[in-house]
Amino acid sequence: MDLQKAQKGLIDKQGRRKYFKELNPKLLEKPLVIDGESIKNKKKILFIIPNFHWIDEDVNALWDLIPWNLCQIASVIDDICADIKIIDSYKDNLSEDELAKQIADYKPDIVGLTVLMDQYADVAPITTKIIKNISKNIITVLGGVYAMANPMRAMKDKNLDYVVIGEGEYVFKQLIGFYSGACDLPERGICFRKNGNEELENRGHSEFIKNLDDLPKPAYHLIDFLSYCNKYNDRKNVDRVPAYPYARIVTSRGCPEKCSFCQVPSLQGSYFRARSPDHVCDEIEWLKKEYGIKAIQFDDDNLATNTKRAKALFRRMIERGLTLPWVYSATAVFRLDTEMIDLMVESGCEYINVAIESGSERVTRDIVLKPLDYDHAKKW
Ligand code: B12
Ligand code: SF4
Repeated sequence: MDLQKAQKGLIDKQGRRKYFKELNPKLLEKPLVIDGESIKNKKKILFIIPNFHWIDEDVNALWDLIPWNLCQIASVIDDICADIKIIDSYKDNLSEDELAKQIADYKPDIVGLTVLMDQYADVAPITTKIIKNISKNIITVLGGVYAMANPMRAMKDKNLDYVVIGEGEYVFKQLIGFYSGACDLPERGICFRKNGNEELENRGHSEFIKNLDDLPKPAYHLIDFLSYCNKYNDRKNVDRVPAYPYARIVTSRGCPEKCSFCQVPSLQGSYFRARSPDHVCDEIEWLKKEYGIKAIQFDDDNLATNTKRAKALFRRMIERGLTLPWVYSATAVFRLDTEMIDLMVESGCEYINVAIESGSERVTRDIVLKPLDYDHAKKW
């Protein structure tokens, strides 16, 4: 392979992956506040996880995905809505007719759908068709990784009114605010049909939430939380949590690296944004008290990327007596050192897998663009 040619296609003169420029990420400094008084007409919001069994994919690969992202958005919009409901048609294995009945019974004004990844893209139009068959007046909104990575493709679905591109918490809130007569449409983070005609208006990726401590606890009271947490999946994989019930926790978003295969920097940004150690510990404490959780799966993009912050988090878990057994996948081995590993173990770490990507150092370094030193990796 002509390495120079391959690299030229991947990175620009500044050494960044080419499409970073198009993403043009900005940080959202202050969370959006909508004055309750300005809401003229409170809306009923329904979130739906489509049933992935409706499409012909290898559904054996599916996991039980707790809709924590929807619960997080729900807790942010709670004060401006008339009511919020979440239907998980994948977990409950609902047929299309069963879902239709539940939507018709609830009578939502706005429905938000989530699709975790491209692999399951085709369930989105199936679901919007079910919704619009019930009423053309229901506003349909699609979010999640598939939507933010492919907004124009997603909008080819004529039954879809909006795609939310990026983090949904404040963009969706503003969208609801707009339909409630309280504010304008969001300036960023949405794609929609202009004046109802064919032409699309893509307002680009939303700003990235700068201070994740602004976010309230996820609204787990909207789901049967424990039913997601008492089992993992049906595979006999080694990375499963060591005790039940367990909780998935995301302590940070984004990753500053530029591995060529990975979508994280273009989804959650190349800015690493982290919750403070106490904000995370408060959530662990709450989950223990409220739901009796006995283990944690961290779901961060790159938990260890900022070593100082990762160590501070593990230290705080130890200081506050919150040393539950925890697991984490895809650990950046290039961030490990003795102190980090000691703190991980002391705070409860029972399993990590490390991301080496290739047996060839040249491929990992020059094609994958992962900053991995094999001698260091072997040592740890
Ligand atoms: C955690 C995680 C998992 C967990 C899932 C846990 C769960 N409960 O969802 C597990 C380990 C199971 C998993 C598995 C896989 N994953 Co994964 N995973 C992730 C990861 C690291 C974080 C997801 C997350 O929680 N993000 C944090 C929240 C805040 O973000 P979010 O979910 O996107 O939600 C926000 C927005 O999207 C938006 N939003 C979401 N839904 C909605 C809905 C509405 C209405 C609105 C308005 C907004 C909105 O607002 C939310 C809040 O800000 C992502 C990387 C990433 N950063 O996205 C990869 C990622 C999604 N995974 C990926 C892949 C490929 C996989 C696997 C296929 C890997 C494999 N080969 O097995 C499997 C398949 C899973 C399956 N369904 O079968 C790819 C997807 C690429 C793509 N374009 O499709 C990603 C992007 C990683 C990557 N390196 O590129 N994964
Ligand atoms: S270090 Fe991990 S999360 Fe970051 S870009 Fe590389 S593969 Fe993606």
